[in-house]
Amino acid sequence: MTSLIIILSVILLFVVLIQIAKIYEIAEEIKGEEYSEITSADSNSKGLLIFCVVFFASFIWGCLYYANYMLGYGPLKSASAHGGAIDSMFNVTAFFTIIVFVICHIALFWFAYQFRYRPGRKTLFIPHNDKLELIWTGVPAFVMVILVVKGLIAWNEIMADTKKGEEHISIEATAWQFAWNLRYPGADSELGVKDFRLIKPGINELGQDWNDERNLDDFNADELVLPKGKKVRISIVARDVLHAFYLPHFRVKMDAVPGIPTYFVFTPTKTTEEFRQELKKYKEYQGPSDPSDPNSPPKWKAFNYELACAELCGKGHYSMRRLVKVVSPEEYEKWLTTQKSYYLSSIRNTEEDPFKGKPIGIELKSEAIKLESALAKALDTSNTNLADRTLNLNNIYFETGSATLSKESEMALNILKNAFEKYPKLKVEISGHSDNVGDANVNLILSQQRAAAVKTYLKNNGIDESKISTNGYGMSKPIESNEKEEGRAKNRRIEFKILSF
Ligand SMILES: [Cu+2]
Repeated sequence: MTSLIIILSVILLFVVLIQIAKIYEIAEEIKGEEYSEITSADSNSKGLLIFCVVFFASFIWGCLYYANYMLGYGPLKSASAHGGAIDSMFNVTAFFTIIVFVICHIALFWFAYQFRYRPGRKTLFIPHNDKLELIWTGVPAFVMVILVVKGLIAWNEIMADTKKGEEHISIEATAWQFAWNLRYPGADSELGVKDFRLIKPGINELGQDWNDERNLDDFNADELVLPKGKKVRISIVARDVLHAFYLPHFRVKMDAVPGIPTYFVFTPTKTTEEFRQELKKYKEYQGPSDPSDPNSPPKWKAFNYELACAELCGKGHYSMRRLVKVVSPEEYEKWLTTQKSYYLSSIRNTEEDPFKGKPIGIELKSEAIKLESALAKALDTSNTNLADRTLNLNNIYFETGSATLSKESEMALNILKNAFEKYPKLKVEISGHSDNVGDANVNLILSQQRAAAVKTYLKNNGIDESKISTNGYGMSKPIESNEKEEGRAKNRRIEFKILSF
C-alpha cells in the first residue's frame, strides 16, 4: 500500500512539473522570443556558477571530513618501510591532477557564465595555434615523465627480492577458494618442498613432501604474526583460481597465481599496539567498534591489521580474511615456541609418515634439550626431590632385539658424558628395563646387556668405569601398564640414576 502511494505521488509530481513548464512556455511566448532567450541564458549561467562554488565547497569538505579514514593520511600512514614511497607517489599524482582539476573546472563554469548568450555576440574562431599546442602537449608530457620516473624508482625498490644470504623471515601464503594457508619454516628457517601430486584434502593440503626434512618443523598459523623491524618475504601461491595477497596497512598487494609463485618482501615498522595508540589520538576512532552495542570497546582498541583477498575469486571471496599481528621481536620469538609443527602434530607415526616408528632429527633434538634440563635439575644441590635424580633416557635407541646402540643414541650419550666431565664426583647406576612381551629370562638378560652397552660407550669415551654401576631389571619394574603398546614402549627403557655427585 505504502509503495503504491509513493508511486502515485511521484507520478503526480511529474504531472505538476509538466504543467508548470507549459505555463512558463506560454508566458515566454507572450513576452517575446529574444527576451526569453536572454533571461534563460542569464539564469542558466548563474546556476552554473553556483554549482561550481557548491561543488568545490563539497569537494574540500569531503577531503577534510574523510582525511583520517583514508590510507596514507591521519593515523593510517603506512605501517611498513616501503609504504611511504607508495603513499608519496599517490600524493604527487594527486597534487598534479588536483591542479588540473581545479583550473579546468573553474574555467569551464566561468566561461559558461562570461560568454553566455547576448544578441549579436559572435564566436571567435581560432583554427590553429602553435604556441598553445606546444604548451598543452609539453606540460603534461613533462609531468608524466616525472611521475613515471618516480614510479619506476619506487617499483624497483619495492619489488627487490632478498639477496642471497640476507637475513629475513620466509613465510608462504597459499590461497584457495576460500581460505589462506600461512606456513612458517620452523626452527630451520627453511620451508620444505611441495608437490601438488601429494595434496590430500584434510591431511596434506599443501602437498608437502615428508621425506624432505625441512618440512618436518614447518607449521601453519591461524594468524599472520610478524616481528616489528624484521624483513619478511612472503611467497604467494594459489591452488585454484586467481587470488591476491593484500595487506592494506602495509601497502602490500600481490596476485596469487596458480602455477606461478609470486612474492613480496617488506618490513613492518609499527606493532599492532603502536598502530592502535596512533588511532587513539583521533576522534574518528573513539566510537564503539560494534555500532549496535554502545558498550563495545572503542574502534581504536578493537583495531587489527588484516589480510584480505583482493581478487573477486568467487562467492565466498569475502571470507578470505585473516588477522595480522605485528609484535616486538621478543614476543615473536615467544610466539614461535608455542607453535607446533604440522608434521609432528598431525602426520608423525600415521600411515602418511615415511619415518613411522623411527627416530627423527627434530625429536632427538627436543628430547636432548629435555634431557639437559632434567640433568641440570637433578644435579642442582638445592633440589631435595630425590625422584628427580632418576632420569628416563628416552633418547637411547638399540637395534631391534639386540644390545647394539644405534647411531641416534649418540646425542643423548654425549650429554651424559659431558655431565661426568662437569661433575668429577658423579656416580650413577644405569639400569635396563623391558616390557612383558616374550620370555622373562631373555628380557632380563637383554636389559642387563643394554645397560652394560651404555656403560661401555661412556667408558670408551674416557669416563672412569668405576663411576658407573649397571643393572638389568627385565620386566620387574614397569612404570606403565603393559596392556597397550604405548605403555609397553614406555616400559622398554634405560634409566640413569644419580647416586652421588
Ligand atoms: Cu580469493
